[in-house]
Amino acid sequence: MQAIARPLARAAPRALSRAAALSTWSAVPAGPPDAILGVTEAFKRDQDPRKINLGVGAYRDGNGKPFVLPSVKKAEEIISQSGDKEYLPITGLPEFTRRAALLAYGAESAPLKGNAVAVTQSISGTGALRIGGAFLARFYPHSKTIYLPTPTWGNHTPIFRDSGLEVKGYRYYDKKTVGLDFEGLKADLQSMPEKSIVLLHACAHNPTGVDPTQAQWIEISNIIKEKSLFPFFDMAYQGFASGSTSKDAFAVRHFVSEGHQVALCQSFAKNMGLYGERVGAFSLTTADPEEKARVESQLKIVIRPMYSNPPLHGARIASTILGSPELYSEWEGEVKGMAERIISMRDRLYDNLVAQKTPGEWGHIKSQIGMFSFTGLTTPQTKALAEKAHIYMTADGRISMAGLNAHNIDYFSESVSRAVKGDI
Ligand code: KET
Repeated sequence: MQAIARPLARAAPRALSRAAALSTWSAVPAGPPDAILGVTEAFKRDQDPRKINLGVGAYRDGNGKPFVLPSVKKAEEIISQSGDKEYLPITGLPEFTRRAALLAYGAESAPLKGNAVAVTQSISGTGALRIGGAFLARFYPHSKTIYLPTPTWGNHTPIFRDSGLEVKGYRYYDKKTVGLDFEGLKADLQSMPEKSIVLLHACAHNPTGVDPTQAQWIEISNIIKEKSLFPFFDMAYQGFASGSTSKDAFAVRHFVSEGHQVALCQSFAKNMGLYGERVGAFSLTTADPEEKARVESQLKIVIRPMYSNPPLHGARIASTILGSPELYSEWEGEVKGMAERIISMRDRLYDNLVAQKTPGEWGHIKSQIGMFSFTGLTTPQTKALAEKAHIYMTADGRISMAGLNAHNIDYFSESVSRAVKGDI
């Protein structure tokens, strides 16, 4: 709230406000800053040398710097030798979408083998969700309601609302156990109206870092089948959970192998570090090639008035990596390296908090999966950490583990410990 309200409150000289009163936009209320990206804005304003940004989920290397993957640099060199700047087709670069679908569904996937996956390039994961929301709002015949896990990524609700769907929640996270509320989750799936749409985080659940086990995924798939619910996967972190892109695709591949028709959103922001390139994909498994062609024709009609066609560069990078056996295996190693650095930070943070006799149980720091840790810090504690220790995180106590490194982990742990003890 402060970020936008403060400058407006200060800028109130009379002449300006009279002009403002005459303006067409005088009744536009100031909105709150974004719950995640607003944290970066606050961080940037802070001049303290000790400041740490653990807000947005963006990988940082061991020195706290943005990381351009070596495989990406090599792909860019290859791309620079050739290629024009023509418009892409509405559904994007065909070799990219083919390879992206293969990465997600796997070579053994029946719909892929049968040429029955409708797929389009998207403006990263967010764009994929938006296209998917709009397509389902227009064509899903059974329901206009999507159920999201509680809690979920903060942007899910506005994305699906703006797409024309009604948004409801299902139980997911148990504050008491700091783990999955599996009984609550199953009960809520059971009590949903048949054929409702259910959003599932395919891996590395954001913000909790809590994923179902493989056995639990199998049970979830069974209930979804019994109730004829429609599974809509958001896979923004393939590779970031376990370090292996195929392990992290377990849920999606299991559902597809069980005969579910699925919707799937992919992002290459995290696993290729292509945040600003905005490259992702949206796909739907369909019955056969004829149906796939019909669905793709309508995806084009959804996309064309939104942004006409997607950007080229990121798709070329991802496609070059996915299409080259050498770059592909180099990239797999890099994904594993990023995941491992995050895990090593989990271990250090846990050890430090315990060594500093921080009140509470901190085992979840190590057991949680993916880019984030849902620390359990309260909103007042996060506020104190920002104001007194220059440490920025989202108000729900989520930290991006990737923002921690050997240089700042001790200062961070001490500050958290003090915040929990109430002496900050
Ligand atoms: N889904 C989930 C679950 C998700 O966490 C993100 C990004 C996205 C989709 C979309 O990412 P994209 O960059 O559009 O491919 N989450 C991080 C960044 C953000 O909020 O935009 C975050 O939670 O910090």
